[in-house]
Amino acid sequence: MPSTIAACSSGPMPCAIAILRLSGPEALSIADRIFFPAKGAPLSGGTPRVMRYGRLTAKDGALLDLCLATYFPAESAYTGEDLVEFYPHGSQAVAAALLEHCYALGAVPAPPGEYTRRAFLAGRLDLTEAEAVADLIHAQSELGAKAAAAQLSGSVGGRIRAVREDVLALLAHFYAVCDYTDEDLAPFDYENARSVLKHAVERLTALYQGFQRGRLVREGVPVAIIGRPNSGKSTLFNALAGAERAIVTDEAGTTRDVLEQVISCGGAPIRILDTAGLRESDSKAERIGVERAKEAAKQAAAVVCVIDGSAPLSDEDREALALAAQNSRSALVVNKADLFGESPPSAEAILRDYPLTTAFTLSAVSGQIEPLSAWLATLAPAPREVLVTSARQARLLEQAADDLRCALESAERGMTADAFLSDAERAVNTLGQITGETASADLAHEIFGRFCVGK
Ligand SMILES: Nc1nc2c(ncn2[C@@H]2O[C@H](COP(=O)(O)OP(=O)(O)O)[C@@H](O)[C@H]2O)c(=O)[nH]1
Ligand SMILES: [Mg+2]
Repeated sequence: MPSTIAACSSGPMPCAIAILRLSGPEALSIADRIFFPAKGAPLSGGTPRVMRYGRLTAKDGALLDLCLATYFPAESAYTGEDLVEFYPHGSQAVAAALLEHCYALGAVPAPPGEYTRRAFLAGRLDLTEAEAVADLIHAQSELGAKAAAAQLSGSVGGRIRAVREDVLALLAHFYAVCDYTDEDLAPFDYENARSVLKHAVERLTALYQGFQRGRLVREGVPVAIIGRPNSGKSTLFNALAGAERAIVTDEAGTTRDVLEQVISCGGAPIRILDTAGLRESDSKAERIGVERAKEAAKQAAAVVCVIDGSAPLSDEDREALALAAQNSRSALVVNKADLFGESPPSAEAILRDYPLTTAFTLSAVSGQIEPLSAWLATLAPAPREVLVTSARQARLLEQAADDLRCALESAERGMTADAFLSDAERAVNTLGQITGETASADLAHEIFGRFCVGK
């Protein structure tokens, strides 16, 4: 019999209200000895899924809190087993005493992700949906949250299951034809097999290709801020981050390591990278910093090149502009607009020599960054796409697509079905690992271990 688990599911305390969950075969009987409704029957005798107000007691029977509690019977509970939720005041002391009482009555502390693991074992979620729960909790932007929510509602798992079922039907038909030769079965249709395999490969490839974009949604679109020392990169980085993350001084060569921060631009997750100013240097650490800056400019999805508009263009500025122009998406920022005298520098003239995508004139110290933020927001993937965001899922998708491609090639070369269907069978097994139909206990353990306690 599974144990009955108890843990706090809500965040840091003190807070207004906390949520503690008790799940398992003994949940209701333990709850009846802890919580006493102010009116009417105990939780076990009342209407399920209706909030009850009552007295919450400590191990010694003393009153601990007056709060609400709800009982969810197994068939309507997240975990697929009896579940009781308590909503006491968000006090560390109350939560600890309540859990103590639960443990004294036979419950055990829930390991991380245990509620969701039980939901998976009860068939209430597939593995793609369970992973989406973790993604949703850790989402750093509205777009990231929406992608996780779409996956949680089964958009990815549903597509993978549909492909798996098509190929499975093909296998089942073939084996039926082989095993029951005297039955009145339609003969195995090679033409149809090829078309099923082809269609399956196409759908898996499209899902797999969405992973690169899905990763951007989860981790943020990387954007490198580059430029010569003292142009104002770190000031701009801080303004975008809305916090004094990077050290700003009037000393050239202050920033050396690449600093990262995920920000939300109009709901889109953007990972901004502050880098060392590009210049020749005698300092070993600074030279490494400059190499890292160049690498970041090449790897990033976009580059923002900052120049100090109050000073004439230097060779170091030109080097940064040339580097930025190599990235397919780049913005020129003519900074320190507050210092421009009579003749502000012309961004257009610079863009004629260095074909960057767009330009902004601003003052990073006064935080005029709205137009730049709006441009950064356009770098994120379209919100409505169905995106695979998990590296685990993407790896298995690629593997399954490869096996199906092999099967298709063999089928097209005219090989017999038993030869090419073994590849297809492997793909079916791999697809089952994505959604969890054929996942091992080890895999499930690894996935749920990454969750927080109480989820
Ligand atoms: N007046 C003015 N000073 C700025 C602006 N942006 C940055 N600075 C100053 O320029 C100096 C270098 O800035 P910093 O952000 O460290 O440049 P980085 O080396 O490119 O990271 C600091 O003294 C900043 O206060 C700006 O828009 N206007
Ligand atoms: Mg800096």
